[in-house]
Amino acid sequence: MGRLIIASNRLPVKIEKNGEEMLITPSAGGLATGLKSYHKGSDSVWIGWPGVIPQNKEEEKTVTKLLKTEQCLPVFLSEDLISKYYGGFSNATLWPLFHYFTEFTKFKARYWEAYLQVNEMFAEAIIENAQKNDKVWVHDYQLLLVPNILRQRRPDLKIGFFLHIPFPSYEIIRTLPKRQDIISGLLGADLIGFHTYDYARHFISSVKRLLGYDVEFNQIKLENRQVFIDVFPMGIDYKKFENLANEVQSKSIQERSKVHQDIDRFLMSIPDRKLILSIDRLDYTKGIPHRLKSYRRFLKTHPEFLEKVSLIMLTVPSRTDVEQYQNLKNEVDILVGNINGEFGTLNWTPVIYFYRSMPFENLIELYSSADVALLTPLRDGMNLVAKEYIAAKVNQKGMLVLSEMAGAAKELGEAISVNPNDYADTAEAIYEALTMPDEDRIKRMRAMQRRIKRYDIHKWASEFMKALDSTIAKQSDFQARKISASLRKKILSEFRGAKSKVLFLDYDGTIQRYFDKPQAAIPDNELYKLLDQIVLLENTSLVLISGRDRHTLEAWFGDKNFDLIAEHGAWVRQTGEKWEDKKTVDSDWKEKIHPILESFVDSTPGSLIEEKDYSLVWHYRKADIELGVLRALELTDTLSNLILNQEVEIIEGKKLIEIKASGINKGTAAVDFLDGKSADFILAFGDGTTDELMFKALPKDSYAVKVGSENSTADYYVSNYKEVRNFLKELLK
Ligand code: GDG
Repeated sequence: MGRLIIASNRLPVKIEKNGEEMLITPSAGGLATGLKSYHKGSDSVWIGWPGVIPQNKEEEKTVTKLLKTEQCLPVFLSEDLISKYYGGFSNATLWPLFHYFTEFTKFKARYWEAYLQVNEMFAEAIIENAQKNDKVWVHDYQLLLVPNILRQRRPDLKIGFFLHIPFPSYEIIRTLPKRQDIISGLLGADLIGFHTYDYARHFISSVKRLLGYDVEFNQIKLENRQVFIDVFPMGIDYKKFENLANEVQSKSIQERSKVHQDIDRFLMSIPDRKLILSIDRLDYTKGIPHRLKSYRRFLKTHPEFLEKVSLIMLTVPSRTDVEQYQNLKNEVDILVGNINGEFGTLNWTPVIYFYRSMPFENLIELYSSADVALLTPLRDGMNLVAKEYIAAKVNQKGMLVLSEMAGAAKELGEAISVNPNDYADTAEAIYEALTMPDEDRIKRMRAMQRRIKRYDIHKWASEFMKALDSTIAKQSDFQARKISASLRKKILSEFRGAKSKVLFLDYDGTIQRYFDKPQAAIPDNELYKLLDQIVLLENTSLVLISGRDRHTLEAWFGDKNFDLIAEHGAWVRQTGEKWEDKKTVDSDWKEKIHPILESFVDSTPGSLIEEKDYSLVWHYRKADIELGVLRALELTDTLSNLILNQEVEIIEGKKLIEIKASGINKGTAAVDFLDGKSADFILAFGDGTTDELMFKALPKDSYAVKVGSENSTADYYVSNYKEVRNFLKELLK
């Protein structure tokens, strides 16, 4: 099965320097606890920055040795790299941009260079430690390029990636100068996970628009493999929070911590006193000023709560060397001062503000005592604090007011949801949370507890790993194999030795590239020359088998000495003879379908209709990619009902929908052609879904070759039309 290598910017432990001594302490984050079960007790490794800059080789050795006891491996970064890769590209470019703070986003070439360099260093460290077929799980926005670096150098590895922050819409990501590199970097993975469907959707849309790949459901189809996209909403170590909350609540007053005693005293000093809690890193994405303004509004509009409620706001210092964070700190300090100055009394502080972190136990005490958790991020990948509050609220007498911009809002539908930009609405939500009848809040809390208990952090990690395993299984299911040098030799030698040979060639995408307009795909001189030469080979029949109409094939190849099959087999022209109509059904249905296609052309700029004798085609290659896909679905839906009683079928091709008389296809056409001939060598090239019917219908010992994708019933594939042409040239030698 292979081992697991985890890579993230920070490790689950950190090293601190205390004078001459190096200390190792565990990191408390959800990621560390969640992955522990995979990490510990196996021979897996976790690779990351240890949080310290060793001054010499000796110190590096000490750090490495300490980390080894925790199955961790360090990537050492210089101060300069940390400032440009971490402070720069990660936190001054990607973090603000991915959270929609375009005005804070800095693009600097030197940040990007450092980011590239550090991603290379991480990939290198992974490669050095990876055995054949190991699994690698890369985490978060600091390492977006690692998957593709690994893919290039170690294609044997199974690569998973999880993004912990939002993936923004295409309109945002397109402003990033290195957008293509970022997306390609991620596409090195086999599986990419996001917290919510929206982020996954945004990612897929950017892939389509920036790199033009086709997407089917949650699979991105690259030239030679697929990347799977899925949603894994990260959970918390539920039991740990629940158990600890039960523990702290069952302690006697004397046994309780100083913080807990202070909370008790606060709550008991006035009957029916209430506590609102918020916890977050001091980050502009967390909407802290918005929260304070809404709280001020609440105190103004509900004066009956003056002296009865306080907001405990725990803000943990974060990225303190970045200008925006310093400005935010000043803004929050002023707002807290203003509110306390305006409303406070000798006995009451409306906002109890901490600018520091607290020990885990105190966190639990705050969670389990608070009547309301007020979390108002402007954007947040998930927001684990919301889930932790729910888990720790063991008596269920609490309510969560949660921003709809947090990923967690998707799972916590029973919380009171707010738009943090709407202060009046948030103020009312605070009021509603404080005054909600117990019966109601208990019911809602229980529902949320059940849900996040089920999908906890262990489940999250195991679901991701399970999906990675099945992704890999699906990848290897593809039947088509790349034509290797030795296979090519074998095919060529069989070709030379055969007595009667047939070559089936599809046209568009197989021996000619795609053009925006189908009429533009005129054969070039190189192609004409190549086909003319093939025809001269002894005992060789060349058949051009296309979905194109016969007039086009006639115009392009009318004077040629090879066979033509048009409209998927509805028309056949043998060398030197006239076109033969193979289908005699009427085409009345076209009159009904044509106006529908016209309305789709009108509502989908860039799309167009192609009319053939036995089919109508709606092409959307030139339309907006996503609109095209959407309209194609609508069109298929509309047509399915209409054609029920007609001898007509709908075929989805590459960026086209074709409606054609049923019963004719490239499979039956190829079989008809071979009928009565004693071909002992058959080679077929095709790139589309309609060619699959031909691949399936050909005799078993034929060589069927798919162009452009491994995903095929054909046994073999080549990457593009140029490779087909090169292959054909070799037949001539
Ligand atoms: C990123 C994404 C996504 C906070 N203060 C203290 C403390 N904490 C702990 C909390 C919680 C964690 O820090 C914060 O996690 P969040 O999820 O709320 O937010 P980010 O740090 O921004 O995390 C976020 C997450 O990644 C996971 O994918 O949910 O959207 O931005 O666990 O308990 N812990 C202690 N003392 C504190 O003072 N001990």
